[in-house]
Amino acid sequence: SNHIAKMNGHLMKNGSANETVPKPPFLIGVAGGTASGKSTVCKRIMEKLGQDNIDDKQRRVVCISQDAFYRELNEEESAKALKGSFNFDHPEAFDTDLVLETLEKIKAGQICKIPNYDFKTNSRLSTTTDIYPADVVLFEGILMFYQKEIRDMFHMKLFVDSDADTRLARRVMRDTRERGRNLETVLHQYTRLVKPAFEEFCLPTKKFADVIIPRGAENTVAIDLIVQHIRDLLRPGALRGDRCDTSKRTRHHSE
Ligand code: UZR
Ligand code: MG
Repeated sequence: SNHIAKMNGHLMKNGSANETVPKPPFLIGVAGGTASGKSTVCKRIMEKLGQDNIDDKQRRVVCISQDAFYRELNEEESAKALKGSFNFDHPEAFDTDLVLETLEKIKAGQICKIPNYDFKTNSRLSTTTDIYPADVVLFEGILMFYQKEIRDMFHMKLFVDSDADTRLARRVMRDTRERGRNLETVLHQYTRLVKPAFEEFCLPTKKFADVIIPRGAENTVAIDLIVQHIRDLLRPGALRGDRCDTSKRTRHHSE
């Protein structure tokens, strides 16, 4: 039963009975091209761990998307965005400081607030989402491994690798169905901005991945292997030695 129960509001007993220290979570970065299946891979991982349909405060595994961290645009940029000529696939489109700040807070075991981003208006909503401390945090996005400072915070890095034609097909379906765009705009934006930015900024970060997942979410073997690894980490006691002693973990991960 204590297998899945969250340990003491995320506090771990340290030696003496009264003393508790926050347990740093295991951070997993998930990168890959647009519509490669990053969100779906994360969703499958959550489902297989039985963490998809539970209360936010109780969950031991949480997933955050880099989409929430698009920065606020000025007037000129907003006008460009409306015409489909603002480059949302460029590292500068993101609020990198906020991503770092959020990761630091998560690492410190603090509750943090992340923006709610609206793809239809290309802007932040006035509301925010609370992220509660968890044992495992998945953070997915096209450029999750671009900045060294952010990349180095992850204990495990996954790259979802799907063929470009598959990604374009999915992207067209998603943008026309869910984001209210027309085919011509989507294709124009893809060839002019999305594809070149993928090749310049995203693809070169594949080499930083610990695990590359070909075919994305349909790769159940890869997902099962990752899930089994996370299960091992979630086992009571499994992380104590490992997570408190970072030198040990470094050794473990470089093996
Ligand atoms: P994923 N994006 C939008 O289409 N509109 C926005 O307001 C913000 C982002 C797109 C972005 C990128 N590019 O390709 C994609 N464009 O979202 C990243 N154009 O999301 O990883 O789920 O494909
Ligand atoms: Mg996504």
